[in-house]
Amino acid sequence: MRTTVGIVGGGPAGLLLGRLLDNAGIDNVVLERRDRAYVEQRQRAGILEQSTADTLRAAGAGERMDREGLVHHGIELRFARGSHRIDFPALTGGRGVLVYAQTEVVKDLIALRLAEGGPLLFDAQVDAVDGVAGESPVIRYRHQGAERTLHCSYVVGCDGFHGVARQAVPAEVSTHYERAYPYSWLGILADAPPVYEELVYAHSERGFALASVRSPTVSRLYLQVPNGTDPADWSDERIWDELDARFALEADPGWRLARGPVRSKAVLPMRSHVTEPMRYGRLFLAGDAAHIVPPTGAKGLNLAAADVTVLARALIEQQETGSSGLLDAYSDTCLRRVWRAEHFSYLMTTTLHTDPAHSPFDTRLQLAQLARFTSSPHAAAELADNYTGLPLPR
Ligand code: FAS
Ligand code: PHB
Repeated sequence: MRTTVGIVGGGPAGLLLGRLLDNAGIDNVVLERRDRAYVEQRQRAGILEQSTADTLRAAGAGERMDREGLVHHGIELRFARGSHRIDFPALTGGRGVLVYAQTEVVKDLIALRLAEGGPLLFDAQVDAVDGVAGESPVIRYRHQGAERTLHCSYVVGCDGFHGVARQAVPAEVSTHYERAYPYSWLGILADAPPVYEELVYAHSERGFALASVRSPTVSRLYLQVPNGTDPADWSDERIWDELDARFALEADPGWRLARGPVRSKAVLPMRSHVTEPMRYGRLFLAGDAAHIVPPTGAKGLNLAAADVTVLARALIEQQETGSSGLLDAYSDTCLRRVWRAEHFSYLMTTTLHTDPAHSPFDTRLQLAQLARFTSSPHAAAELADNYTGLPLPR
């Protein structure tokens, strides 16, 4: 089989890139190793930045998002048993965020792809990407019991942190920057109505907690836990009790979450990772294949969307004009935004989580930073600007 752009991975990055190229009339094939049901139910991100929502709308993939997504105009920070709201529009000249789960974005993009787009192959395990330093790279994959080859003009690795595309870059070319954090998140999905209007991020002496939303009847909640935690050690009751303890307020001692059956629970390690450059020859890396952020800043999915928006623009320029200017600038263009998001995610994570290696002095520094965020319009604006998402590169 032959195509102009071979896309490894059918997560949000690969699917959105495929949609953008379809709309531009550039033929492409998406190869996804898992089946459709698995990809559509995989619980991950929940927050879309304005620019991500705009890209999905412009790509014709925003109809259900606009119907079912929840516009949020702020977040609540809780620390020292107090509550403080960060007012996004007031601090950013009108920007907010959209609460619309990654699972729903993926479902919408898959439905569009299958209805009117190019080939999307599920259960297609890519084993190698070869020839990326030349003019005709190939993707070697297994599908329906046979070894197959996809001949491409360009290959885009959208295959996540554990993907194979990145391995096609010679070790001496790549630089990997990483940081592992000494804690993880226990994430749950519960049939329990959120009793909070906006997301609540809590710093407490017992550890971090986050209350997010999936719908008026479904809560998405996270608890900081030690690395290596087994979710089976956390009963529903233990989870609810610990969440209530971490969200406790001095001014409202009766504040409690509404409880309900926990539908799913999983432990997610906290890590940061960046691979530079995000391009080698005719191979481009996008999304988690190139970078990972701890989810405290709600950046992962949005960075993936930004990468493929920039890359689609560059591929369209090349196909229409023959110029490779934007393609040549792709890695530097994306990395400027990636490192800004890495820093913001690091700041939110280290300010809000209790670190086992912390001294009381370190905890006081965290509380001073949180007090600064919630008492200074300058500091609050910096948080709101990063959280709602910086404008896409032109
Ligand atoms: P993805 O990992 O989503 O997709 C990569 C795709 O490539 C997968 O479908 C995979 O099956 C496929 N693939 C891999 N190897 C392949 C191969 N060899 N052949 C074919 N296909 C292959 N971000 C937030 O903002 N908030 C969150 O709360 C949050 N929670 C997360 C929880 C978890 C458990 C994880 C892992 C990540 C979380 N993230 C969160 C980050 C997440 O949303 C990512 O940023 C987002 O999924 C990035 O999308 P992709 O780059 O498409 O990568
Ligand atoms: C989520 O809704 O899953 C979510 C929201 C904000 C975050 C992380 C996860 O920072």
